[in-house]
Amino acid sequence: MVRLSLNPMEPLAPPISRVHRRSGFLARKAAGSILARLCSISGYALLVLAGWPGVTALADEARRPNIVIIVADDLGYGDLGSYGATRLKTPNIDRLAAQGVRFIRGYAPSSTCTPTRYSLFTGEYAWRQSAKRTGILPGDAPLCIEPGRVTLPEALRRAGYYTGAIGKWHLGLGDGVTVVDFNQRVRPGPLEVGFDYCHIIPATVDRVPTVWIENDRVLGLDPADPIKVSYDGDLGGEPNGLDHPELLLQRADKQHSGTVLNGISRIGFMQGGKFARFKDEELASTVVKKSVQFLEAHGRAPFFLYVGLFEPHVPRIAEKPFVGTSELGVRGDVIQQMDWATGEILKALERLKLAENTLVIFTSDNGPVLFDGYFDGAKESVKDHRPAGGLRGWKYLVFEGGCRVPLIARWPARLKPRVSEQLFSLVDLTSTLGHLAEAKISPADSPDSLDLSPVLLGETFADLRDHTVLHGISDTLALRAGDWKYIPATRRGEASAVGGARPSDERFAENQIPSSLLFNLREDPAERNNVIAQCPEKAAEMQARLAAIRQGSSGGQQR
Ligand SMILES: [Ca+2]
Repeated sequence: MVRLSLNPMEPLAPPISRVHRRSGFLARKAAGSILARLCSISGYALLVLAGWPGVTALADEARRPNIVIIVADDLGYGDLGSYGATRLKTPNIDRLAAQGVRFIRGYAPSSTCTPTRYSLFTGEYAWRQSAKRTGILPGDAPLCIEPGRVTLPEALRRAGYYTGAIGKWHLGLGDGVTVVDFNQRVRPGPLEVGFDYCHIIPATVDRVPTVWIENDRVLGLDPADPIKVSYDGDLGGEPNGLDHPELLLQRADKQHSGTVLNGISRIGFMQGGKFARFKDEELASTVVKKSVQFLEAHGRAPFFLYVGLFEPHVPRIAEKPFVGTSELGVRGDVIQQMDWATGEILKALERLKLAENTLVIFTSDNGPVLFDGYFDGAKESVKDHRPAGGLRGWKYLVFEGGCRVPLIARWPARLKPRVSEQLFSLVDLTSTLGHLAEAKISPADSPDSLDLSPVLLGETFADLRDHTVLHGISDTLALRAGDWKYIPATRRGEASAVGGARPSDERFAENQIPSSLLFNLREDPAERNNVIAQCPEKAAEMQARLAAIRQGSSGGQQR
C-alpha cells in the first residue's frame, strides 16, 4: 500500500524522509492541537469552548491556512539539494522540503513562464487560449487574464484573504486596446485579477521596461523623463548591445541585444525613466524586503502572497554577497541567492509567528536552461551538475526536463513531512488552495484544475490525478498519463521560431517532433526509447485521449 521505494522514473529524487501517508483523523488532530496550543487550554476545555463564537473564529483561522506561493524562474528538477543536486547549496529550501510534502511528480503545465503562471492563477491550461495571449509575452503585451475572472487570487480575496503579488509578473499589463503607457496608471494588471497589492516588474528581467511597478504606478518615475518602450525598432537616444558591446557585462545574442540598461542589453528598446530603472544586483533583495513588509503588515489577516523570484532566469547577475559563492559559476551563484531569498521569507514567517499556519508552496515555472541569450558562462561551468536531474530536455520543450519541476508544500499545522508520488500539476493549485481556503472557484472558472487537497492532507490513498497535459513553445502538447507519455508529431506550421530566435537554435530544435513518440516513463524515465511501434494500441488510446482533452473534456478524470 505504501510504496517506500521510488520507481526508476524518478532518477535523481532521493527521498529525504519516509514516504508517509496520514489519515484524515490525524490531520484533524493536528488542527486541534494547534488550536489547543493557541488557546493554552486542555483538550476537554477546548471541546466545551468550541461553541463559543470567538473560539469558532479562532478555529476557522487555524483551519484555513495563510498561503505563500514562491515560484522560481527556470529552476530545474535537479537544481536543489533536496532533488539530488550535490554541487549546489540550497539549505533553506531543502529544510522546507524536509518539513513538508515533497512531490516527485510535480509538473509545470507549460515549459515557459507566461503560460505556466496563467495556468497557476486560473486553473486553465494556457493553450486553450490564443498563443497571442499566452505565449512568452513581450514586456508591453496586454494582460492575458480576463479582468473579473474568478482567479485563484480573486477567489481568495472574496473569501477574506488579503492578496499580494511581489516580483516577476509576466502576464501582461493594459487592456490591449490602447498601447500601455508606463507613464500613466498601468491598468488593468494584477489589481484587476484578484490582487489587493502588487510590487512587480512587468515581464522578465531581460525585457524592457526595466522598472518596478507598485500597484499601478512605475516607481521612481520622473514626469520630466517619460518612459518609451518599443519591441519594433530602436528608439534611439540610448546605446544598444549590437553597436556598443564595450558597455556590456555579458555579451548577448541578437534577440537580447536591444537597449543597454545597467550594463545589460535587453530584449526590446527603451528610452527615458532613468531614475525608475531597477538595478539587477538589487532585485532579489527588493523581493525579500517587499515580501517581509507584506507579511509584517498583513500577517494578522488570512493572507495570500505570491512571490515571483527572478532566479535563475537570465540575465544572471548575482548580488554582491553571492558573487563567486558556488562552484558552478553565475547560475550556481544566483540559485544559492534564490535559496537565501526564500530563507529570508521563511525566517520572517517564523519571526512573526506565522509559520505554523501558513501553507508555503515552493516550485518553478518551467525546466532549466543554461544558455538563454547571454554568454554568462553557465554552460561552461556546469561540470557534472544536471539541472534537469537527468531528465530529457529543458525549458521550452514538452520533454520531462522542460516541465517536471521541484514542488514542495509545507504547512506545519496540517501536513506531515513526506514524499508524495501524486502527479501534481501547478494548474491544480487553483482548486486545491481554493478548497483549503474555503474559497469559491467553480469548475467553469478553473476547467483543468483538480482539487488535490485530500492528497496534500494525507486523507486519501487514491491517485486523484492520473494524467496531465504538458505544453511546449508554439503550442506543442504532450500527454502524461499513468506510466506513459505520448508526444504527437509536430503539425505543419507548429514549432516555429520564438521571439526572433531561429528554429535551428539548439534550444528549440528538439521541439520539432518528426513522428509521434511514446515512452514508458517507468522503464525509461529519460525518454530515450520510443516504443510507439511496439505499442500502437497504447499510442492510439493516448492520441484519442489527448484529442478529447483538447476539445475540452477532463480526460476521463473525476473532478
Ligand atoms: Ca521561466
